Amino acid sequence: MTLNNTHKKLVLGALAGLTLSACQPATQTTEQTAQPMTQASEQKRQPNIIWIMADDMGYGDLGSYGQQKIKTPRLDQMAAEGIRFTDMYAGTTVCAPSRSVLVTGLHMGHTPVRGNADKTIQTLAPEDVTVAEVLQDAGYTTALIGKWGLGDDGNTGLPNDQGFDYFFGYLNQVHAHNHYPDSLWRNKEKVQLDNMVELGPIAYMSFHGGVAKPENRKTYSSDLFYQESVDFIKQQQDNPFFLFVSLTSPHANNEAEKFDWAHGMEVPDYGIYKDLDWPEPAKGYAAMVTHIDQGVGQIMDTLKAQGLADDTIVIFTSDNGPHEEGGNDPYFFNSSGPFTGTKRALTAVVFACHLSHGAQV
Ligand SMILES: [Ca+2]
Repeated sequence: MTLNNTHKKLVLGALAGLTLSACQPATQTTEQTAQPMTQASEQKRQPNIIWIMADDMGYGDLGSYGQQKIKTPRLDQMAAEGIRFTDMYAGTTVCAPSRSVLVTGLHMGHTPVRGNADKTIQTLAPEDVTVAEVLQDAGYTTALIGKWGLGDDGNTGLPNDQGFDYFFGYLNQVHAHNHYPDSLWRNKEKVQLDNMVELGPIAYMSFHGGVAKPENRKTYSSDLFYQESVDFIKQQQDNPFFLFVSLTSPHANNEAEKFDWAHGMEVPDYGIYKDLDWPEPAKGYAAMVTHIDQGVGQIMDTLKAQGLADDTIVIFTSDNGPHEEGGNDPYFFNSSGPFTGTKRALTAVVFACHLSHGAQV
């Protein structure tokens, strides 16, 4: 498919409608409403967009969506001050195709990556149109920080070839299982990290993600992602920007089950959950979700400190529903909330912008 002007206008129109509807003041006066759109758009630059997406986090994992055990104060604050959506569906139930639907806007019948398949089978092609490309054309600076899964070293789906000016993170979604990897990618260059990784006896979809022993865990990849996000935001004072923070938590390290000294819920420490009488993976899962909450808090604090909070729309969601991998029991936390099952496509969404609503949609 080629990117034609009609397609561009449709995507940009949808985004504009989204941002306008999300940030419309509840008490807007008739006089303000009557202001011609052309005049208003000439006076203000386009809003920044930050899309933060957890990985395998359940609809019911946030306090603002009914969670009783896991603490998520910053996200709950966003929900109280922004808009809480209750009926949004992710593109599909697992990682890569959900991201493919998100970035191409094409449903599962048409989007190029339709499964968590081997990298040689499914990847974005040069002619595929991503939202990042459309936003680049609209004058946005674009960045992807975190997990990609829609292209890999040596093929056509690399983020920098699919509309992202800057990329830092995992290309391969199996690599992204390991929260303590020995390398990540910055744009098209591999960056070595100080973690020492043990490889499992067999590859997972032709890739060895591996596991680091606790004594060999030095750098937690999510910590890098929040710092990279903060650094990127601080550099964006002149142009509108699109920042896609594609997190890898609370996804399990699926390879951990091959080692008797590990479970898949990898996190630097259990924090406020360490002394609770919970299974170890449950402590890990809760700590991962709370770690996300703290990372999102870092991003929100940076927006405010940079004077960008009034000019940025922030979306928080998950790529699909909760998992029962790496020793995690999603029923322990009632992670699906009022719904049944796991890995479902229904996902919680919180919008935050500069106008306080506390609304539910
Ligand atoms: Ca996922």
